[in-house]
Amino acid sequence: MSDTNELLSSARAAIAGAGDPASLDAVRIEYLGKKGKLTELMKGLGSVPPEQRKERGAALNQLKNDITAELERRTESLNSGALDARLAAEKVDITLPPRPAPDGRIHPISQTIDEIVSIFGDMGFVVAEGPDIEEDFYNFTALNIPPEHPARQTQDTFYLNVTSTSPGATEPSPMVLRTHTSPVQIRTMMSQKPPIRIIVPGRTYRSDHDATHSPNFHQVEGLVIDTSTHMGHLKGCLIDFARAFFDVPDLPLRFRPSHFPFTEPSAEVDIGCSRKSGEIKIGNFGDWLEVLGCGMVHPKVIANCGLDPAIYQGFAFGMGIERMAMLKYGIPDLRTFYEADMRWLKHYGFAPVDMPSTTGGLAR
Ligand code: 2NM
Repeated sequence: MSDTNELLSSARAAIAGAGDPASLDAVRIEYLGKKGKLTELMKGLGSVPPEQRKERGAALNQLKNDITAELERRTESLNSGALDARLAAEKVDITLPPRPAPDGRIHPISQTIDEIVSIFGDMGFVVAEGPDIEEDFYNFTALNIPPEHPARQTQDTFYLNVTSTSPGATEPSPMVLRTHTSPVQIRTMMSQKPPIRIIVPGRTYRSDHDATHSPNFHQVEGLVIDTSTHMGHLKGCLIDFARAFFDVPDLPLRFRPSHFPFTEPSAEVDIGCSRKSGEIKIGNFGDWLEVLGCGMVHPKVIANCGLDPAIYQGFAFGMGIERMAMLKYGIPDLRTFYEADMRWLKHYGFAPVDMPSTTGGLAR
């Protein structure tokens, strides 16, 4: 057997014997590396007599091609062997039972906030937030709520043993747990240039506790400020919202004149409903149910925020989350929201996948 044939058969045996990519690479180096067996034969080419050199060179080149081809074939088969092994090991057993669903639920208050934010998000509103512990100025004064107003009385407002000196005040005054989310609207008007379109969900506090009032509750308020916003925008916006939220396309709405210190004119909004044997159904059934308050932001409030009411105007609205959730999901008792009862949450709560899209509203 010629030395080239001998080398080819020993290389074949070594390649076939390599069981993984690393040992195959060692074989490659043993034969084709700088000090490899084939390389050594190549180096001997210079001492071959000139009349045999061409033939010898061709034979060595052929040998190199053959060994390289064998190495490639083996690399491929090792790789596909590895894939076959993975496919066999990682096979999915489709006969296994599904994993149990997670026990947790989204609380109806969170779900309702997310739904409301999502609807207003689609109308171009963005979420704004602020502190629960507020200064007198942002919670009352800037909102045109005068010092003698009943809302300021300790029987309605939680006052803290902490004081702060509000903008425009000379004396410090006690801080409060915010009684509505409106102070966030004030802070936004004072820090951002219109156009403003915000939706403000959050915790609110009033010194009130009975079957239909909790000392902590949740509100969503909204605010639009621009140069030509009018009552028509307010009505269109809230009609679209209520029909989307309650999922009743022909839901009738009624705007009744009302009064708030921070809006002029002000209105309360009723939606169509029926009440039969204590059960409330939302829809075009002839009866009415109050769900939110709204109005054109009072020029004094706009001026209190450093904006020129001759240029800027807009509307605001507010609603209670618990009430909206009770009406939409048929929850009969306000107090059950805060009992952290897993049986209640299993019944009224939402699976995480029910979370509505908030793609429109959470930017910024
Ligand atoms: C409501 C009803 C009517 C309101 C007004 C403002 C502000 F800051 F722009 F003046 N924020 N929220 C408002 C108006 C809230 O809740 C029932």
